[in-house]
Amino acid sequence: MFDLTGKRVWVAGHRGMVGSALVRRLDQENCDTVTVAREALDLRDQAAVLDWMRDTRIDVVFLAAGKVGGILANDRYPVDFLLDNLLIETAVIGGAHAADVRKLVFLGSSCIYPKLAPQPIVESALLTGPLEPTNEWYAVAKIAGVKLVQAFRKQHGRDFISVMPANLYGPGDNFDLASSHAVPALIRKVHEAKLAGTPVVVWGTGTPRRELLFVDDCADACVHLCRTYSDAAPVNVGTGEDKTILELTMLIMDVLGHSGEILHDLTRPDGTQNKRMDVSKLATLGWKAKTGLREGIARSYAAFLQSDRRGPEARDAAPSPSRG
Ligand code: GFB
Repeated sequence: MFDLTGKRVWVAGHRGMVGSALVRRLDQENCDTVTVAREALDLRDQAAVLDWMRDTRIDVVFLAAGKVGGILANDRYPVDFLLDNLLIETAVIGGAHAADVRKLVFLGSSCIYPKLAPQPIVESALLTGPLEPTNEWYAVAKIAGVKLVQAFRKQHGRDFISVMPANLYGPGDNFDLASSHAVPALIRKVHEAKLAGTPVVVWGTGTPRRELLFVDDCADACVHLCRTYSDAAPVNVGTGEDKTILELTMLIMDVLGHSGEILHDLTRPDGTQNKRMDVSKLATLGWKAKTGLREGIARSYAAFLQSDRRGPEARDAAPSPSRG
């Protein structure tokens, strides 16, 4: 059992969706949660990160910072997804060792498993096959992060761990259609289609399946694993259930009260067909997701309505939908 009481806990990436959920979750703990503004500390700057960690006397790190985005952004900005993530991991994980941090939790992702990993995906499937091309840059960087965690455990006996979240969604999500993931994009598209009385345009065939985890559940699991887990192998964090993108679209339409037409933009990629994870290890460790998909979507929609990111933004390209 790792005790968080009285510890100085740094959430790296606190302005992001996962980081802000971690800050909310850590408010319930008797610890001192620390954040630092992006303008004050560039997490890609190894020397600056180490100085800051030493000066701030950090005990625990949740590494939720990183360049993230949906299927299109991943494909379009390979340098950002590879280089920024590698630099951040090197600075923060390396810095955590040099600053003698007691515990570090690194967030990987289900998308770093091989494209054709047998379902449900077990943790040992990592590095057993080729990656999904639309996100290989991000995946290579995140795999390096998992290996860095393992290397510091092996060579220096550090209590660093990795968790592998499923596709995350929730308050604080990115609703920009050119860079977002499927859930926020579809919430926005359905909302706008309902207002305009136009069809909902779904990218790709709608057949890929995704396992979706509400971000506050992910934060809760990270805190649980920080306390209870210490091993080199990563731990899958998800619900163990998945849905097709078309089923997800229909559920979002139902939650938002819209029953219009659905079109498919087949010029857009499907990406990985299946990536449902085996969450039995997490269950054995005593944790289970609490927020159902319908409830999670309703809470995300409420957050979307309150956000300032819902005005029409420049679309990246004109879709050429086909009927579906
Ligand atoms: O969530 P998403 O962008 O990323 O897309 P991935 C999931 C699926 O939803 C794909 C479809 O099959 C998309 O074609 N989709 C349908 C849409 N309509 C839309 C839409 O309007 N926007 C988006 N974005 N998708 C990401 C990785 O893969 O998973 C990242 O690229 C990251 O690196 C993340 O790891 C968890 O699930 O395919």
